[in-house]
Amino acid sequence: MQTSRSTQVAIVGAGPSGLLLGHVLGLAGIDTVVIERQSADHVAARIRAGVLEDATVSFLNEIGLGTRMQAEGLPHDGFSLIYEDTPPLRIDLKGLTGRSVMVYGQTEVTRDLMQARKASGAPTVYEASSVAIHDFESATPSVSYSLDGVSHQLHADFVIGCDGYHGVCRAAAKATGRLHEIERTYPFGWLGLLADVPPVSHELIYANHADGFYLCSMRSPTRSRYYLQCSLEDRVENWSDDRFWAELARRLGPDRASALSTGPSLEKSIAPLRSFVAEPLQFGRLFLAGDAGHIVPPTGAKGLNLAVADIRVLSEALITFYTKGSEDRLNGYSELALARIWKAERFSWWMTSLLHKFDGQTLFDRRIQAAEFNTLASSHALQTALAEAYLGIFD
Ligand code: RFL
Ligand code: PHB
Repeated sequence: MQTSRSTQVAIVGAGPSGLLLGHVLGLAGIDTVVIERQSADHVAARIRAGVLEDATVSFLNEIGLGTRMQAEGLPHDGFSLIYEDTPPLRIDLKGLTGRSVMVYGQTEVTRDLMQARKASGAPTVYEASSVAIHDFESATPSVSYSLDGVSHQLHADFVIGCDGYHGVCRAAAKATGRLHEIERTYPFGWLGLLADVPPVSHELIYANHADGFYLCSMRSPTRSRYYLQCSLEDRVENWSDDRFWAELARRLGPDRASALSTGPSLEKSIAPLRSFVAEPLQFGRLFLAGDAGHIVPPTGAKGLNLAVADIRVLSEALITFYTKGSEDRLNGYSELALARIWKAERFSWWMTSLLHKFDGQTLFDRRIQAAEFNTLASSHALQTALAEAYLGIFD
């Protein structure tokens, strides 16, 4: 059996990019269908980003998604960097720029988006299999998928690839022969642990320890998120909770570790680090947004924020098309989004390079890292530049 229907904008992927685009277009009266290969429970349970730039916060507020974030999110006015045994360097975001970030988990943003979409009645197809996109370089693109053994064809004016790094949309764009994939991989990953214990510090700590990076983050005053640099060959099964806490305490050192509360993990996972950009982001009537178009290593806390920035530009361009009939802004999306993406890529690469231990690092490399840190510590101008990039002030 085969069914066929149409919508204005077909969105592949129900992560933050896809759901956010659906929400903004819905507010403008534009019909969307979101097609997702996982179940809603699976999407809602993924533990990822934790830090929102204030432009992201303002946008979520503007589009009516800020209520729970304002009540439960934690505004942070600064964070600390530590290099080996040197005293922590506090980056005073508020003092340097007048702005703050918000610690509010991607899980919560996704939950708010899912609820808003459900309340609006706009359709999301979960657990779709064999998702494929067709004819996107013509004026009549479509998406096909299977659900419960039934084949479906969805016709649309546009197809938006919000299906992440492993999705089908970028793969389809690649088949045109016009996609450039620009990539750097890093020879390590992050082992993350989530636990219902109070955070060791009320602000985030990013540290370069002689044995590897660590990050102390949080989701709430009673829920902590910690990361340790690990090798790419490492496996979560090698890391009992006890081993994780012992290694974190060792890297924190006795003074800081005395404030560390430990407890059973709610989640543990390893994420590889990668820098990646697809150019361009438009192929006729197919547009790539969020992780489908670019990946940053998480060190700069930029991935989700970049996804939101893409959607901001793309949604405005789609609304202009439907209200004024002009495709100019759609045709300008790729260039405009890529300008910001590359600035965030540079920052994320720089933070990653400063804060990690690299295999084969010579004493010279290590001393240069230390000098970079010390230069930052003594320069108000460099700290301001870092604060601006962390806040996503790129324009
Ligand atoms: P997602 O979240 O990957 O969602 C893509 C969705 O598409 C679905 N999909 C398909 N659907 C239909 N058909 C197919 N063939 C499909 N293939 C895939 C997937 O199931 C999924 O639901 O991409 P999106 O929406 O662009 O969102 C991007 C963000 O998730 C990502 O950039 C951030 O999580 C990155 N990130 C961070 N970003 C920040 O801004 N601040 C942070 O503090 C931060 N920390 C992090 C992070 C990412 C991490 N990991 C695990 C990669 C920390 C970590 C550890
Ligand atoms: C997190 O809380 O998961 C987090 C925070 C800051 C980062 C990356 C991840 O840079």
